[in-house]
Parts: sequence; C-alpha cells; structure tokens
Amino acid sequence: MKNKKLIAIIAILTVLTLSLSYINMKSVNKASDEEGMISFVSGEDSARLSFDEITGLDSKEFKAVEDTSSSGPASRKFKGVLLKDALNKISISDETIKSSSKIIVKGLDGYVIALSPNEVLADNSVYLAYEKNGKPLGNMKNGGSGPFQLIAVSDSFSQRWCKYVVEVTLE
Ligand SMILES: Nc1nc2c(c(=O)[nH]1)N[C@H]1C(S)=C(S)[C@@H](COP(=O)(O)O)O[C@H]1N2
Ligand SMILES: [Mo]
Repeated sequence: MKNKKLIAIIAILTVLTLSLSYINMKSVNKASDEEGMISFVSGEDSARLSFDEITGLDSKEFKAVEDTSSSGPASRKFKGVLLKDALNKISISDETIKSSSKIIVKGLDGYVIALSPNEVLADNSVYLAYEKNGKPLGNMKNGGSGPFQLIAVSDSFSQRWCKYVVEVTLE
C-alpha cells in the first residue's frame, strides 16, 4: 500500500517535471527563435516583425565585400531590405532614428554591434540581408548566418555584419 502511494507520487512528479520543461523549452524557442523573428525596441515601445513581414518589404539586391574567418575578402551578391525600411514599417520615423544616439543590433549568440543614425538613414548602407548569391542565409543551427544578417556595406572586414539578428534597439 505504501509502495503504491510512493510510485504514484513519483509518477506524478515525473509527468509534472516533463511538462514544465516542455513549456519552458517552448518559451525559450519563442524568445530567441531561429525563424527570423526580430524585436525592435525604441524607448518604451517595442514591436516584433516576422521573417515574412520583413522579406515582404521593398527588397533590394546589392553587392558587398564579405570577409570571414573561413574565406578571404570577396564580393558577393545579397538580397535584403534596408534596416530603415523595417523601422519605418513599425512606425519608427526617420526623425526618431535621427534623434537617437546609436542603433544597437544583437545576434542570437549575444554578439552586439552599433550603428550611427546617419549610416542607418543612408541609401545603400545598412541592410537586413536574407539571401546570398540567390540562396537563403541559413541559421545558427545549420551553420548559416541568418535568417537575417545585418550588413553594413562600408565595413571592409565584415566586423559589424551581425549574424542571426534577433533585436534592434534605438538608444
Ligand atoms: N552574431 C555574430 N555576428 C558576427 C560575429 C559573431 O561572432 N557573432 N563575428 C563578426 C566578425 S568579427 C566577422 S569577421 C564576420 C564573419 O565571422 P565568421 O568568420 O565567424 O563567420 O561576422 C561578424 N558577425
Ligand atoms: Mo572578424
């Protein structure tokens, strides 16, 4: 009799632990997903855009020199949207961008880079890229650099080409 009770309690605890860790896993995935969701933060306001919402903006093809640890500098063809257009989409105006001191971009691995308002507002300067040479960028899990990689076209060593972008903050 005592034994049965003990077994029942262990069974209940096991089920509870498993379901709680499942719920936890789901919320972690949501917060930092590999699906291209990006959070935009400006002061008290924040908004999120999905991969489809971002790639549905006015897309541009551009060339930039990529320099990684596994390949030397090489000119590549990218497709993406201007970071500015994504910000405008969620009602962050050019004036708001201009009046911020810097724009911080964060990757899923914690890598952080900073941009100036002038760079973000320029015409062919800062992109959220999602294709390289006609192919999706992939993600951190499968060895890619996306779904979105921030590209600062002027960076000749790719040091601010933030991979796996998850958050953009105006400061
Ligand atoms: N998220 C993220 N983006 C990043 C980095 C990084 O460590 N994490 N490294 C930067 C640097 S220093 C370079 S040169 C390029 C290419 O880095 P890789 O050779 O590690 O791909 O990505 C840049 N973007
Ligand atoms: Mo680098």
